[in-house]
Amino acid sequence: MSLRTPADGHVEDVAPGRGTLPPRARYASSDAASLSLNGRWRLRVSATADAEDDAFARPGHDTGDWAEVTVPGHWVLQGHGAPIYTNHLYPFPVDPPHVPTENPTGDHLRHFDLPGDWPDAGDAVLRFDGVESCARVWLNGTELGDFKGSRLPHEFAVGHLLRPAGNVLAVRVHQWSAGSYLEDQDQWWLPGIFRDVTLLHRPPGSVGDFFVHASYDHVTGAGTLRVDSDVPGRVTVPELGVDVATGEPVTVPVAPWTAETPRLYDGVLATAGERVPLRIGFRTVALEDGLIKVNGTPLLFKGVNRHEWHPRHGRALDLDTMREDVLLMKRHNINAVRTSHYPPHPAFLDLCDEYGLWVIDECDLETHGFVEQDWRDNPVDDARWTPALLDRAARMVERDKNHPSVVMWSLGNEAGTGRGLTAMADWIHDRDPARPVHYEGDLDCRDTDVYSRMYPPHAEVERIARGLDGGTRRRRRLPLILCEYAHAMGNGPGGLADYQELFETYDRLQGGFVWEWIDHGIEHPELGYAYGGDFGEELHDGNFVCDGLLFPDRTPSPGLTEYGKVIEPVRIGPGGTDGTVRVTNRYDFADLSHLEFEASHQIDGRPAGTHRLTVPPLGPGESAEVKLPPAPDDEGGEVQWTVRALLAGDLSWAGRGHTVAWGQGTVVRRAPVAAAAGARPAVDGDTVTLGPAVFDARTGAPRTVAGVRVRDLRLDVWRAPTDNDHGAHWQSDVRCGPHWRELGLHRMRHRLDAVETDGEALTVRTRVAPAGREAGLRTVYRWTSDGERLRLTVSVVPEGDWTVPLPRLGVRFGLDAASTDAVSWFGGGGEAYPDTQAASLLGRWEAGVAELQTPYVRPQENGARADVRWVELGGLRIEGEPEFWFSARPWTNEQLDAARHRTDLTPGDTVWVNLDHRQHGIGSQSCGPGPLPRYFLWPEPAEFSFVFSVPGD
Ligand code: IPT
Repeated sequence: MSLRTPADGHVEDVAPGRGTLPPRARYASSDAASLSLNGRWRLRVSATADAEDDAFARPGHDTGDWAEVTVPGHWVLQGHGAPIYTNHLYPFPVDPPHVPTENPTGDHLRHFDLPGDWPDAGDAVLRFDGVESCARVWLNGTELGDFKGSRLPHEFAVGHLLRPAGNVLAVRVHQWSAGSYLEDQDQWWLPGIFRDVTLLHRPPGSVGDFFVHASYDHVTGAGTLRVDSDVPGRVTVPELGVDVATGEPVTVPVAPWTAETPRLYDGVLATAGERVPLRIGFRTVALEDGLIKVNGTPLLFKGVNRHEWHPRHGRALDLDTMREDVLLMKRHNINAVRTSHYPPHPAFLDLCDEYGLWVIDECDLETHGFVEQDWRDNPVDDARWTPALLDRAARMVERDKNHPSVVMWSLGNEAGTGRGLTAMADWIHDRDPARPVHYEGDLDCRDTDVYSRMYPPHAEVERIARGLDGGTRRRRRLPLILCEYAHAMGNGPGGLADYQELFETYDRLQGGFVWEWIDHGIEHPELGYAYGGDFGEELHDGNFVCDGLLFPDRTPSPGLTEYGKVIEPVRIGPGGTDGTVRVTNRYDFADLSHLEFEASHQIDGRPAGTHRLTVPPLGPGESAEVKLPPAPDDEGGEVQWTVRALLAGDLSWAGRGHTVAWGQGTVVRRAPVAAAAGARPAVDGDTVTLGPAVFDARTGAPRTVAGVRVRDLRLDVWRAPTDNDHGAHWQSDVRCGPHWRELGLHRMRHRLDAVETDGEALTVRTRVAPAGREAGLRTVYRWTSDGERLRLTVSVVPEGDWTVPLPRLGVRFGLDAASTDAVSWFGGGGEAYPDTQAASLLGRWEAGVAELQTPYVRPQENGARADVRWVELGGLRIEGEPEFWFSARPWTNEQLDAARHRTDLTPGDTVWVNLDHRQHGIGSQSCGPGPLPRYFLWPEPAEFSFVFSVPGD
């Protein structure tokens, strides 16, 4: 006699589910009644799938000792159990379709009454917009069925079971199911009813499924509308004078929908029993001449990969958060979203239609963990799973097919290859021939309509662009998009501008999608933001889950500012002749009539007049040379012009005056820094006095400069490695971070060889090198003064065998924190590194030391300012020759390196200042390629100077 059978049959059943209605189009509203069942639900969590029987689903069950949770939500983020983060490893033994006995199971209960005016006639449908990972549902004690497909909608017909009052809805949710094998996306595993639950009245004669076909003929300017509907009815679009039967095409002159000009027409689909508002966008997507075109024009995707994320609510997003994402994207010139790696909450697509974003809608499918066994037993190549895959494809396409913003379907992510994927592609092509199909794993493009890659290096992108990559005949005729590139983990990504240059140069390149939109850090009382491993997971991938352009609280990181600049839709650069700028319209569809231009000058970073600039309303791709207002008298200073393209009026996503693009150019270069020489060093016991500075005679180190105490000034080559410095473990041996540490660059020793005074200099000769190695840096500090100003010239000559670049090359020193807070400088405004400095705007800036820190979730090198001419802080003014990189922090680089979370860092009594001659690039190696060779900081002889003085006016 068997005392125990495996978990409920449906949990490990590869079939998608039982009892659900066929998938259909989703619409935001209608005149039929509906009742949201969101809110507080009763919850009981068990450790296994079968710990409890299903008695709880019967009306009258005593839930007195149950907890409560908010639906939509994840129970592990509401005090029951804990989240788990893995990138591609399944957090359970891989033995499909089996799941562990330890299978956290949340029994959810909700009592509800029907509103008094709920109609008697008709039916009702109960809709779940998203439940992870598997649900079994009862209404008033009757089982409705079960389903999998976490980020897809499922509906049940429930009219016959409803009572006016005292309805009991019971949902048993298992964290693990056969479906988990199809949902191995790189994200937190978060069980729960995490999207809306809604009861929808279905009046007799109500709308069933419908398909809005709204195409645009860019030659004639006409739109053709045909709404196919299971239930016949009429379609009206008053603005267009359209009133036709369903199924009947009508052609009228229209303005097309594009992401740049998201023109929507309000219409209504009316059947005998229901009126459904439609928002119609006319556009035609086509693969033509090897390019993806919309309305006859090739697109350039300036995209991001967007996971749904909220630092407290996980993937349960409210409308405001979704809107915030869209607004932030629009304000940073992003024009496209890949919904990595599952269909988003449907309201997000409504927003994309409304505000204008191209969407690649991706199916809820990833089986990445099978890569560990060379893809053996991969469900996507096992016919038993094909019905589940087709179910997922259909639920996505049917739900989202009426969104003009959706221009491509994606089969999923990182699922290898197999007949299941082919079946999905065939089904989608058949159901919706008007949209191309995407899937990155299909390298030969057998099933797909676009060649898609992730993280290829620049050189490879260029080879593909030139058609030199070989590949199948079919692939050679397709455009390339980078469905993922530029890994925004921690500080970075680097190299964006170089990718964009390629995209803009070659037709075959239709742009890409930065990985990814937001850090999935979880708000945590002690850690700031938690990442993988912080909940005691036995398998995890650490902070690989924090790789977004936004911090978890949606504050833009410098990476987003950089991206927004790199992809700006107007290019503003120096013109062919002095006193002109070249303005180029880089929109695909829009002219520049929604923008106004402003030109200003600055002298030594100080504003020196702003003027309107008249720029013709250039069409897409056009450019013009525009005369700048005359430059002001330079008064011996350095002069720049800055031209900004601003919104000329309020738009839905930003107000008048919002900066869309800018360019800057130099009119008069910076004069050389005045020499500081002539004064003679005076030795007095154990000190040397030179101009405003007092040195330690034995070490040659400055003690005070202009009365300001200066601690431990010396050469510094170390930076707290960034995630991109560390590189991903699967990357080749060119990863810098590990090499730097292996070489010992974090523990350099400074050998003092000589302290010399000659006629007018104090010279300190040293050799800087790590223990155990022959490689070193001969470093000479030469100090001179004119009596008031103090000049330091550092010369560095590498010795020995250097096989790795340096992290940085410069000096560092400490200042008393008590008197060092306000910092002002003339140089680049935001954080920048050699390959992340497109957005660095030259000017005069001020910030407190705290503000100079970029709060990466895992602490690492951050906050450098580029092209700094001078900086003032702590009672000192420091000018550089040449310009330098500046950073200041209330802790050392070593402390920054050791910290795992922001909360590990507390300000000390010293502000540590780095003045760098050079910095190593950032790159994208936390997943993709490292910095381009031209951003490497190879050790080579170098000389650079700083002049210290007392701040003036
Ligand atoms: C790629 C994945 O598609 C994505 O989900 C994410 O994990 C990203 O990497 C890294 O953050 S797969 C990668 C191994 C190429």
